[in-house]
This record gives sequence, structure tokens and C-alpha cells, in this order.
Amino acid sequence: MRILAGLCLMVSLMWGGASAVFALPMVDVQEYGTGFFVPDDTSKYDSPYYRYFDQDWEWQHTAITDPFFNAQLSISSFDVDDFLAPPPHFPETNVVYAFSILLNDWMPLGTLQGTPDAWSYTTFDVSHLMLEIMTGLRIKIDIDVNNVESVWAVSLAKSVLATDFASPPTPEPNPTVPPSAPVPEPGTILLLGAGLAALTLRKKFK
Ligand SMILES: [Ca+2]
Ligand SMILES: [Ca+2]
Ligand SMILES: [Ca+2]
Repeated sequence: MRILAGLCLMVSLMWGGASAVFALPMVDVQEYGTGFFVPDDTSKYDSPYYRYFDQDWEWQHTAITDPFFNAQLSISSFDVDDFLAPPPHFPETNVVYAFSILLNDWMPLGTLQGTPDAWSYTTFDVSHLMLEIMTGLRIKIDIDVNNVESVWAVSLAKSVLATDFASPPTPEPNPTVPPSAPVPEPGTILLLGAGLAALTLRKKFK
């Protein structure tokens, strides 16, 4: 019985090790179809996508259950203005939060480092939110936190959750790719193939 238990443990350890080694980097893209992500580039200045201080909103990523070491959240935003606003207003600051299951509260990840009148990504390290990622990471944006009237607005095209540095798609709106289950990166499938081939070779020569 003891030997059997030991064997089971060994097999499960080996299995765990193998799946950790061969876990593919994954990408989950949330975009148009969820919340207020823009449907296309021409809608970037339109309501309800171009949003002001009192139009904060949230969304949730699809759960990624494959093991991973690191995770990155990249948010594609349009028109983050870094100008000084005329007094008594303040420059545009948009804070991104992730929901922590452990703390049962929203925790700030940082601010959008975007560009005026252009699409660009801001990337946050979310490796510490493993449980949240495995159950569906919740994200929210607090828009123009320093002003109490409509001064600055921002549009979002994509929220990209990537594991182990899988590369995100381009930041521009691309609604031809619908929101879907997390998909492995094409490049890593090649790597996995090479890894399996190496294993087979090693077995042959043993
Ligand atoms: Ca706000
Ligand atoms: Ca602007
Ligand atoms: Ca703006």
C-alpha cells in the first residue's frame, strides 16, 4: 500500500513536472463584445466607448488553468493625455485595478501610460494573481481620478492577459478576432514540438 502510494506520488510529481515544463504560454483577449471596448477605430471618440471620470467600468478574463510562472496584463488605450489641464483641473490619470480574492477587495495595478490621440499598450505584471487568473481575473478602470467633472476621456480596445510573456496582438481595435477561450501562442507550439522530438530522441538513445 505504501509502495503504491509512493508510486502514485512519484507519477503525479512527474506528471506535474512534465505539465509545468510543457505548459504553453496563453493569451486571453477581451475586446469588443465585452463591456465598453471599442468595436472599431472610427468609434474611438464616440459614446459609450470614449469615457469620462464618472464612467468607470470593469470586465473579467477567461480563466487560464494551464500552469504558468509569470503573467502580464496589457491594456490597449486611446488618448491618455499627459498635458497640464487648465486650473482647477488636473492631468488625466486612469487607475487600473485587479480584484484580489485573498483580500476580497480591488487592488491598484498602476496607471495607464498611454499617448494622446493614439493607441498604445500599458503592461502590468500580474504574476502574483495566480488564483485570480486561474478562476477568471477581474479588472476595472477608474477614469480621470483627479477630476470631479468631465475633463478627460479614454477609450479601450483590448485587455490582454498573457502567461509567460506570450506576445499580445497589435493595440489597435481588431473586432475580427472575437473574444474566445485562451489560446496557445503559435510560436510555442513549434517549441513544444521540438521539445517532444528531443524527448523521443533521448528515449531512443537510452
Ligand atoms: Ca472615475
Ligand atoms: Ca486628448
Ligand atoms: Ca484623453
